[in-house]
Amino acid sequence: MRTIMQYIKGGALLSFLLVTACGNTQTGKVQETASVENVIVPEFNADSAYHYVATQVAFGARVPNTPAHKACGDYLRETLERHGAKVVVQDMQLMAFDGKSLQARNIIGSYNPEAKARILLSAHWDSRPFADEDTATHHKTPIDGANDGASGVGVLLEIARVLGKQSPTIGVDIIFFDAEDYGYASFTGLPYVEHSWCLGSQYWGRFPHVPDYKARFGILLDMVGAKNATFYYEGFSKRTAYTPLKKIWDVAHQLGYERYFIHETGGEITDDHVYIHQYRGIPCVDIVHLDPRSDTGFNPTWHTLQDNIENIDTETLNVVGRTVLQVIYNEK
Ligand code: AHN
Ligand code: ZN
Repeated sequence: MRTIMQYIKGGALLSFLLVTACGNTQTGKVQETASVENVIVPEFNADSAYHYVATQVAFGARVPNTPAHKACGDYLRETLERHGAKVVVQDMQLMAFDGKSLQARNIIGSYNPEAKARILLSAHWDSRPFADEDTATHHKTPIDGANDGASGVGVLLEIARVLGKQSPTIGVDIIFFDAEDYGYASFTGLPYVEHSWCLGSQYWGRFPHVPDYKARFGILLDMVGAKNATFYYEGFSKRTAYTPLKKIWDVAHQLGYERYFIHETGGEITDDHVYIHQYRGIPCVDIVHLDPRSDTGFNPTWHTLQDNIENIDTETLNVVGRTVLQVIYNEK
């Protein structure tokens, strides 16, 4: 019983009684009779999440206008559909800071599409065309983006699998944003361009997949796969989405993940959550690996060729996935 169920501390006995009383654990379905503190949350399979990360990386770098990017985008759409989401794909032509025209796609999977109360979950699925935090010879080499990109998408594909098996009370939209990581690179010597990051989320913010799209709050996953990752309060999230941020960190602590979710403020960064808030007024929390003691503010593999599958740790995917699921299934 315990191996297939996850629960908030203190709800163990009631959860056990409820599952026993419903008598349908074979199907994995559980009736939604529990109170907020005792909601039974379906199992997050971290090996499955890891598999979704490895599959994306195996396509090659997901840089817009490349065959690997096209193939991976098709895979993401098919996988969301296979897990029962209603899928919308936004085709976009975007202008990068270097003048290139990028053929890009936001891929959106919805659960309970009719529900008014909604939660937005997101991650970016493209990978950076430049290893510009690596040594100069590698600046023009695209990165695998196993952590920066694929980890968040991998956790969300596993969440999609779970949502497809057991519907939550509220509506959930999973958005895979494209062209997040084609931002300004100083080695090019080109003039600085404002708003060059997060092009896919800027497009979606202006042209949401549903007119006047609203959500109660959003969660953005970015770089959630490194061993011993540290998730500090990201500055913009703390200013604009404090209530859901606090809730997420509290849930993580209840689950015993206080070594990952640290109750301290880290840096403020420009990421997709900024545009989700700016354009749609949706408070959005960026769960992002920050390292206040490093010179970049991020973990050491960031925008280097070391951001590969070797540096992905299943346990980090696990703690993030379980925390997000616990939050979702507790929303009424
Ligand atoms: C900055 O580099 C300041 N923001 C980009 C956020 C990012 C890039 N996340 C992943 N890659
Ligand atoms: Zn990046």
